[in-house]
Amino acid sequence: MLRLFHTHKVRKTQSLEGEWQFQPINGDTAVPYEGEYQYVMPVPGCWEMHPRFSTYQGKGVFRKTMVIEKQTSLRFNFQGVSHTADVYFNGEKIAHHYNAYTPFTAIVKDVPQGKHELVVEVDNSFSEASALHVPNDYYTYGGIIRPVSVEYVPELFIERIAFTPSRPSGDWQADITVYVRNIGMEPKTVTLQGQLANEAFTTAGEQVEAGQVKAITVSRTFTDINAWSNTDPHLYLLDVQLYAEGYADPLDDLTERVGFRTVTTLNNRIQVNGEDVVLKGFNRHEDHPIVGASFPYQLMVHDIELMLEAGANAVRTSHYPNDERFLDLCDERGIFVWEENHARGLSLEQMQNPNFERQCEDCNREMVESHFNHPSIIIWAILNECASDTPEGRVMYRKQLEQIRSMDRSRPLSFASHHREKELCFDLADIVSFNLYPLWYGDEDPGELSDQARKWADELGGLGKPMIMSEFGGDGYYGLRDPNRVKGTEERQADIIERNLDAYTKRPFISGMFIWQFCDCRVTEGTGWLLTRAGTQNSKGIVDRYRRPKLAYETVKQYFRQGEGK
Ligand code: ADA
Repeated sequence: MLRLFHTHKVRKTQSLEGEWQFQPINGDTAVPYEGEYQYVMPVPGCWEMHPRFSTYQGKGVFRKTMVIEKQTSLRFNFQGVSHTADVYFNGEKIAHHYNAYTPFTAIVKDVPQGKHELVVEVDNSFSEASALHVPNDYYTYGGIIRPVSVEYVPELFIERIAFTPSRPSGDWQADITVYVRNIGMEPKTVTLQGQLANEAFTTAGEQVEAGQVKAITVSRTFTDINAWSNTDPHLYLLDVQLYAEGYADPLDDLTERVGFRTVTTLNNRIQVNGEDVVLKGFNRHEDHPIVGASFPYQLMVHDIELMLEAGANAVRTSHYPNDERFLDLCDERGIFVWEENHARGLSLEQMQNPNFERQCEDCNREMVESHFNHPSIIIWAILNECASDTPEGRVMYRKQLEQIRSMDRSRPLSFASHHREKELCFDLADIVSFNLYPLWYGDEDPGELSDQARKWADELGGLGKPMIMSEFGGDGYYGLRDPNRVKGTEERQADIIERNLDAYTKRPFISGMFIWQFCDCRVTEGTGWLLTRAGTQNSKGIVDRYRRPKLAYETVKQYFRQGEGK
């Protein structure tokens, strides 16, 4: 299950989830691997959940055989392989992909009827080749960690749809761009038939050249629309069918799920549908001791319920794009999402890795293209706590923000900074965001520090822009209680959270607050203060790794639910 709704009525799709054969291999093994497979692994899954591989870092191969009933072209859809994948079909390489947290596809043309073999070589090791997955304050698991499917595609098919709502006057409008790919040998004329809300549309014939993708845009006005908002998250199915010359029936189709809403930033505030909103939520790592980074639907729902119960209305996908089913849930439940690209705390030297720019560019493109239609996503962000305090870093921040803006002008952009008065990039973003940790890494008063942060923002290019406290919190080891409320106890963590929330909820210039963090998470073991955390985990969760609430959970509830009369 890749999404929480059916995406095709015409195109045949088949899940490749389930048992795959598995074999760890070393760097010298010839590829594609043709040796013996000793293990079986669940897909999706992280190999760390297998008792023999709980700390394994390196390479492993996964194999699955599949039977194709009649000749067709195939499109494999991988939602996430951690962190590098080389995909082989019957021994031939069909894809190479880097980054655990973004999806990719691979096409094989004219596959004959019969039995075929899919092999995925996976690598989760750290090296110069990997600029974004580095030893860090979270864990890079190994495996095919998100769902996989195969689609039977005709010679022309719909690759994706981008839906952009707007409301220039009374009625809602939308631009719907449908990307049609021609994998055949001839140019073909196509028409599209679509249905959304109470509107049907048909496009004029458009020629799609062989081997090309054509973007076909339809702009429409819609009446009687129920807008999407966090309190009434109204969703619509957008069905598009593709007709091509020479075929009587629709050749292909795609259903997307969309919501009508606008996001703007004006006068220091963020507006959804023209109304000011204050984001109250959590930073969340996709991490759980039973499943690693490979979340089943039930555990996603559990996290969502815990966040909603605490009174949150927002989540930040720190520090990478999330599994799309989680975003589907946020659309359904009305949770605002700050989605960010994949990078945490990279120094200028790490940003100067020769692969950094390309790997970020791919990540940005894959994130925006694949998650474009989620109404819940109201902010795109980049490069958490990287070198935005240096002129060289600034060039890269600018480039990446421009890249995202060129793909999507409908959402504001931000990045979370810990550089305080040394920050050089506030002018490049639409929202200024601070990771400050008063009362944990320093003893400053959260109120005074946030007043100071507003001044830094105003002086350093953020004048008139909304401001978010994107991270604050402190360690609280689950079950550690002490009447002296010393650092690391649940009591002290609750005190820190209370003083931060008390300050931020009283300040009208703060448009958002994201607690670090929702749940404790596994971290890389290594040396230096960051990688020697007790228990190999970041313990700043408001719930522990198993989602048992700490004392601070009740504190959060009091502040996030203020005014609800509960
Ligand atoms: C940073 C960082 C988080 C986490 C946090 C902490 O601000 O963005 O990923 O490492 O600090 O716990 O110290």
